[in-house]
Amino acid sequence: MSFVQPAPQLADPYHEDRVLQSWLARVLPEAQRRAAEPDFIALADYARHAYVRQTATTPGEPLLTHFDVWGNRIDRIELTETWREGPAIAARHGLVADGHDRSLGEFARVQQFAKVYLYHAASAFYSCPLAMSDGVATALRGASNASLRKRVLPHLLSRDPATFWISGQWMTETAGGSDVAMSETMARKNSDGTWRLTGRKWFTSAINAEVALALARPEGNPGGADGLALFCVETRNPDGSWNGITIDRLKDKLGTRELPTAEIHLHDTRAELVGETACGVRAIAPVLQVTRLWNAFGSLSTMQRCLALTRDYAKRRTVFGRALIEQPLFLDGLSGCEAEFEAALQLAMEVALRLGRVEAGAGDAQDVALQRLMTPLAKLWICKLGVHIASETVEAFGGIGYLEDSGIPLLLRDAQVFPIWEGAGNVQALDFLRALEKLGMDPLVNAVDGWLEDADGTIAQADAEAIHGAIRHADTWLRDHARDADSLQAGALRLGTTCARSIAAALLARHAAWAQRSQQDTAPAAALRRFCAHGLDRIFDPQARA
Ligand code: MFK
Repeated sequence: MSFVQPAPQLADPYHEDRVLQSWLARVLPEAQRRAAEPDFIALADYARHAYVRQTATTPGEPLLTHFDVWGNRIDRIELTETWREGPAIAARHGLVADGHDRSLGEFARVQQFAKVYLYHAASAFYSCPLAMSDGVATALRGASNASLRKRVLPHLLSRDPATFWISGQWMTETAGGSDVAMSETMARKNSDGTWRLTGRKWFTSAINAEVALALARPEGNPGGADGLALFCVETRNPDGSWNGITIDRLKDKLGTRELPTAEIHLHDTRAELVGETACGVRAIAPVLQVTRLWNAFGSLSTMQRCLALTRDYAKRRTVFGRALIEQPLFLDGLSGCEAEFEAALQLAMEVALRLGRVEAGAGDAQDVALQRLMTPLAKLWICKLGVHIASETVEAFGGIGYLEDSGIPLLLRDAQVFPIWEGAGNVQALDFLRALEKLGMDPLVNAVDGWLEDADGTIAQADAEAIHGAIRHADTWLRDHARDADSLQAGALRLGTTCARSIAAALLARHAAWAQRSQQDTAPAAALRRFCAHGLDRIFDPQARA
């Protein structure tokens, strides 16, 4: 019998995750952590169960049937097993509800996103409608249409699977995913005061959702973003038939294949105004802020899965006389990815913390500013990092990593959606500029200074200087280019990446100092040294080099 390589096993994603455990120990109050722990453990158990199932079966895909046997148009969607399990898991473990639960105080978002991080990699992208539902709940909380709020919010925030709803978010049309001002869907007000939408929505993920927020232009409104209004659509009529919706087809996507993403037409679809009859982009912005944070956590969850499998495999795989994990070159590459991941988790968790504080009314102006500025930074840098780490994972597994039934290619394909979903990296970079225009760089520079002060005397002086140097360079570059719109735009991604990396490094420095002092744990400090050695500053000026 020739040699057969033992397969990697997935370690317990909660107890064995040093980075998550360490972060929670520093931030989440002990009593709250004890209360949330049964959910953390249950989600980690589910992740292991789903992993075993995934490796033992061929993944399914949703099925769209347009007509029944008699010729009636039905547009029936059949979901995969993981998707059928989704509502019960989401509702029972509060994956949306926690974020809006005032009894959890300022740590509501941290608790919620720890759960999202544990669940996403096992969810077959059921996390996508949960992200949208969370965003929609956030937008509806501030909506002036009180009856809509009262009717829909309890479903989105339900902890009971029987009453739990998910929401879609319908912005993208054929004319543009980024430039939504070009939307062509029209809204008509009937004589009885009800609204009807007609048009084509081009990227409607989770078409099985019970509701969706949609942008449309009320008849008579001007073109451009301000002429759009935000509507809420209940996708089904009381008898279960579609509410003026036909599903043209399901998208044939690179990844996220269990997620039913559809092209649809709206034909006089009944809808309700969320607020004003204009300025719908502003009204939908809270959805984007929340879903972009979900993107960052989804990407982190995938990275965690990649790194856990790689580490386990490297212990089981022997080459050239010793385990892969003992080979210095392999270990160097893996440790580099782990350091990047650890810094990224610090950044995303800090955004969640600030968001929670602001929403709980416990935040100050600095929290508001940091949450706004850091959300696009987290999305743009962390989601690209996820693709890099998933690609490294494929390579670490060699030929097996290139084979579908190893489950590894799926990680890479799925990771690739995060930089695209809810606005590509360039859109985030421009959003960062938009936020800077209102808030300036001072909140970021001051925050970095504060975090480094907390770490003073514990981290290497060279690292502190590198972090200071990178954020100050970003500040100077911004001032130097503020009056030249084209060069500002051309450098926006480099600026955003530099800010994201220096902020993440400062946060990791603060955490490393705490871990050393309180837990005699030197692992975060080692990650910090590696992360800084990879370089923080990505700003350069191509013109100046020519
Ligand atoms: C798992 C999923 C799998 C499925 C595959 C996914 C594949 C991809 C499918 C997609 O199509 S995803 C793409 C979805 N599209 C987006 O995410 C939109 C990308 N575009 C943007 O984000 C634009 O920046 C945006 C449309 C939001 C705004 O562009 P505009 O039209 O130039 O608006 P403008 O004038 O800058 O902003 C309008 C208002 O919104 C302003 O408020 P005021 O009027 O009060 O000044 C802005 O401040 C506000 N705003 C914009 N972005 C904001 C924001 N406020 C808070 N946070 C933000 N991020």
